[in-house]
Amino acid sequence: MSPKQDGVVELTKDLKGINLRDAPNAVKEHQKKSSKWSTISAPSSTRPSSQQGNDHLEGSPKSTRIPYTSFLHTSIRSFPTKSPADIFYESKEVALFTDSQLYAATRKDVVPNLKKDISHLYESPLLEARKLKTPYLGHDLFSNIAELVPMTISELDSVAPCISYIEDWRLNNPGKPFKIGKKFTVVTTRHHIVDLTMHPFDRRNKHKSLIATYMGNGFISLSRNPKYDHQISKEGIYSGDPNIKKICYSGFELENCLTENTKNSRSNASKCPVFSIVESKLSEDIGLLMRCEMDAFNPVSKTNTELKCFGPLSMQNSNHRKKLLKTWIQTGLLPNSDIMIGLRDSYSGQLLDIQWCSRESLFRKINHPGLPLNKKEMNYNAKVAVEWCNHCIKSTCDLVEANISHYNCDKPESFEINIDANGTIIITKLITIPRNVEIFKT
Ligand SMILES: [Mn+2]
Repeated sequence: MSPKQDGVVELTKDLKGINLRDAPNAVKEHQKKSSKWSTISAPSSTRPSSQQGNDHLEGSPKSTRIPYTSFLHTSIRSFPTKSPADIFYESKEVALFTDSQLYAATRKDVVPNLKKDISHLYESPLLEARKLKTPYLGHDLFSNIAELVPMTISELDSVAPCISYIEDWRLNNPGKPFKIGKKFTVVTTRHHIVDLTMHPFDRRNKHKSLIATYMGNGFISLSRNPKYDHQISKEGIYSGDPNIKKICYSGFELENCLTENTKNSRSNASKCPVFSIVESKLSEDIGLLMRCEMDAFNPVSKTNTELKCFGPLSMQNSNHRKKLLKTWIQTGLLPNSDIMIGLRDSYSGQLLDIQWCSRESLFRKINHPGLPLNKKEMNYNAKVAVEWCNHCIKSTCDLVEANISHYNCDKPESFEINIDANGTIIITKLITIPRNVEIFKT
């Protein structure tokens, strides 16, 4: 069966479970438009969800949506023998950015480098690896929690490094237009792409919302929706729950423990984050300029290493598979990445083990035919994740295009992009630009 036919089979099954209300129309729509993404206007009576909070929207907003049924995907049961490649068809690191300064992509000395013994873990046979990591085992990953100064919500979401890169590019290429896709260049932080991609794999998180701002000349920037800031400020490292805080902190402590100090430390307590600026292409028409936070560089294998701190993992546990799928996506967005996992004892916070893995081996761990099928969360199928990621970005661009005043507008226009529990992507035009959106010259 071709992936497309198979996708249709999956869709029909999904319709039974999820898209009950939309099913008859959606199927008709699907048959009519076959493989094309279909954009249909909102029938105002059937969609109470998009009518919420209309007070800050224009009088009669032009609201369009892309139904989940236009997403044709591989069967969630089918695992390719080889890991799907990077998420986009072309991807390269173009610069590094830290402490308000731009550096060439080759300046890996500004990235925290893995300590010498740890950097050899990737190629070492079991016994050798055991020797290399022994000095680190037992390290208390909860130890310096009081000294942590986490990034603020706005630092976390800032595309200033991308803007700085564009300005620098223009200085070096006078008179030339900066463009990655022929039509659109999406400027974003990596975590927005990761969050969008994880949507069908995380049923607890029913609804996703982002701000897309059309800056003119094909530039679309993605930012967080400030409507939900009150939620973020209670989650993860910002949480008031000391246990959640400890668990999040252990990730930072693992970084401190496995990497050398770089010269550019903001203070003793908190390192200055280092970002890689990545140019990617989804198609000839759509390109991305993405800010990816980097954990570490391996000076021996010359790879970007993503550090993760987890409790002991079991692939029978669907939350663990989900976490690892998220890691697989995250590392698929930054070229040349591999992964180092520090396993912590959840109770004492001691480092129990350090495991290195490639994206390929991580893929084989989570997409193994012997694992229990999880239909509700699309079986954590990595190939489907790549397809959904592409679908979300393409749909966002299509919806923005359908709702802007005109392509060469000189005033930014903001939109709310929502993905509901059914996987429908909905755009709503805002009358004002949210304050957290960083405006830049196109
Ligand atoms: Mn990390």
